[in-house]
Amino acid sequence: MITDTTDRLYSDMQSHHLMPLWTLEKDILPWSPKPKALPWLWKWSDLYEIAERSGALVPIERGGDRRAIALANPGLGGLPHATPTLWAAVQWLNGREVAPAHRHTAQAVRFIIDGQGAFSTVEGDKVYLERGDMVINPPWYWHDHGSDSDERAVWMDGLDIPLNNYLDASFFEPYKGETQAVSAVLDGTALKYGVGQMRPAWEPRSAQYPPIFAYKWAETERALNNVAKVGAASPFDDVALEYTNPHSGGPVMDTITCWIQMLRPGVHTQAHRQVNSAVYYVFEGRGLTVINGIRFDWEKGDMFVIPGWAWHEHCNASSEERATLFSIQDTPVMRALNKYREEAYTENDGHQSVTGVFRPAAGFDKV
Ligand code: 1HN
Repeated sequence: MITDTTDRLYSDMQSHHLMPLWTLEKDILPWSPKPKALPWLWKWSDLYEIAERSGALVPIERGGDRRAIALANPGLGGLPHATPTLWAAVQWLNGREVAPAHRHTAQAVRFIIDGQGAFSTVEGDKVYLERGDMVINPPWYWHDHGSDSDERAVWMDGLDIPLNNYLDASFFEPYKGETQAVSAVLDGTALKYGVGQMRPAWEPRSAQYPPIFAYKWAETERALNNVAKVGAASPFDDVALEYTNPHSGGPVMDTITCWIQMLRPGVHTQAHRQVNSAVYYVFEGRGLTVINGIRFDWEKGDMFVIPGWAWHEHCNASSEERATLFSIQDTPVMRALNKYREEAYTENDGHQSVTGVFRPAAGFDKV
């Protein structure tokens, strides 16, 4: 008579492609999130130099269509992913160049870093890109970029590519020509919908995606200054504003929300953590963010990742100048799926003790 053994049971499970929960429990149902993404920072001097060299060496060709250089989080196994859900990149466009039209189901936003005379055309609406503008790209909308000047343009791309591919939901289609015909008045959607509290009365609401493609820096800055004038601020993020769809009040994309936040001079926020992950771009100023006890010093142009469920607090290092941070976050996904949670750090007046300092490109030093 053959008596069964657990060894034989497990080897039979393996050969039948079955796995028992009781040996996996800790990995399958951790008691709190265990993100693989690492907190990380990329220096602007490195990003710029590498993007500039790419501009000199690598043409934009059909297929790739974009000269975008992705932030590859070292915790995510060599993938071009900044976080498990977010793609973030620096995109470089030479003067007089065209990045051809295409559309995809990946949802996208751009935040303009520098340049003059470059434009994006989204569904026939052409908008010139100025520093600090935020441009959105809802799924399956045609879009191309180009430059009408000799000057290069550089911006940050944020897309939901990792999530889109995880869900096996990616579709992509090249346009039949290089650029779309421009069908609207220049900056048409910004002019028509840019004063968010007023809506053309003869049109229906555009609830799922914002009717406006470009959020101009002048308006963003006005909102920051106005809120700061009131003295209203979050203890965790200081004067933090979410870009919204003016017709719904919701985030600009179903999968990505965008924030602009002003850390007023001398501000040091309290720490908290949230289930969502985020990628930050330092628009102005210098300061530091402590993430899970590691100090990340940043200055204008740097980009950094705050993984999900990581304690973080921000500090403006200047007592005179504001620091301004742009970020993309996957919060809408967490909320839509009822997975959002946040927690305040209550010890030590809300401040973490610093146990390490991040060294760009190298990793962490203990202190
Ligand atoms: C894309 O279409 C853009 O339109 C940027 O600027 C980055 C990364 C992967 C796939 C498509 C853009 C992208 C992208």
